[in-house]
Amino acid sequence: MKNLNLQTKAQNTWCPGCFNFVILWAFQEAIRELIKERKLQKKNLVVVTGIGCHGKIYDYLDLNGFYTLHGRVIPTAVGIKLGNPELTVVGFGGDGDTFAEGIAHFLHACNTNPDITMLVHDNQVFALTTGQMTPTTEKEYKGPSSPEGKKTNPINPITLALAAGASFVARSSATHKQHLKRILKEAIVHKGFSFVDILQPCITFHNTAPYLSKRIYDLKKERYNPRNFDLAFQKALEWNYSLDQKSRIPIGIFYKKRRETFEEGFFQLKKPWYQVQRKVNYRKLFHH
Ligand SMILES: Cc1ncc(C[n+]2csc(CCOP(=O)(O)OP(=O)(O)O)c2C)c(N)n1
Repeated sequence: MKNLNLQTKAQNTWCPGCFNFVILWAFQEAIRELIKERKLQKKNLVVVTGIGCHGKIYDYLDLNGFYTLHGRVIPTAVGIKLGNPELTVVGFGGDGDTFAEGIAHFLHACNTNPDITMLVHDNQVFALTTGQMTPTTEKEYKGPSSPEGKKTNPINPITLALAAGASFVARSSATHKQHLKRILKEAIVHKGFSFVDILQPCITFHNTAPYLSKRIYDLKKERYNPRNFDLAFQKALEWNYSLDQKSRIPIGIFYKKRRETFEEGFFQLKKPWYQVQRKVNYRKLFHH
């Protein structure tokens, strides 16, 4: 199974040394292991990607997939899941994609809990368009759209997801590949909306690798309990996405809870709606 081939022949156009290669590796390994453990079937797996450097992962994965519009990963993924709830649907978005243009979808998914996984390549910039600030970029950042420095504080996607009711909230980092693989596996098997914010230094426009590697620590090593919501919120506030010198950055699962999914809430029908044969009565429809 080790050699289950998930590669494609597409030419890879990420920058040499890009941390997206680590995300690609971790995802492929996670999928291979889940298939081996019989928790997943390749034919039932669908990936959805946004537009940006992250979106290219679609080209490098030999899986069913959908390259969607910028900011629209979540509604596309939810649509696929509703069309056939037997599928495992994994979305890949950028921080620009998910927290700028796609923020409304993100908050509603946290709230309504569709059984999909959302992986955000959070490099804290719009990378493909050459390094403009995004909602998670630190204050004072100078880039093409903020030559005088960004004026506002970054948003914290972890506290945001918790406040909006997400049932699985995690952070990992492309600088910690084994950790990332483990978290991806847990996110994919969780039933409900699973959100993983993956710190992904953009080595060309926003190289946070030296900053992150000195400050990251694994929640698991602290015997942290991800079932305590108050504690999760406290931990999430430990790092606010600024690049200040004093911070420690927790990675791992902040919060996890099993609750009814969006699809399970469709209770009106006796059998799954996608198996219901709808016969339209045209006579009744047009003659009354
Ligand atoms: C609707 C729409 N708005 C804006 C764009 C322009 N655009 C293409 S890629 C991109 C940046 C993507 O940044 P991010 O989502 O953070 O992904 P990254 O490139 O960093 O992986 C933008 C703004 C677009 N293609 N479509």
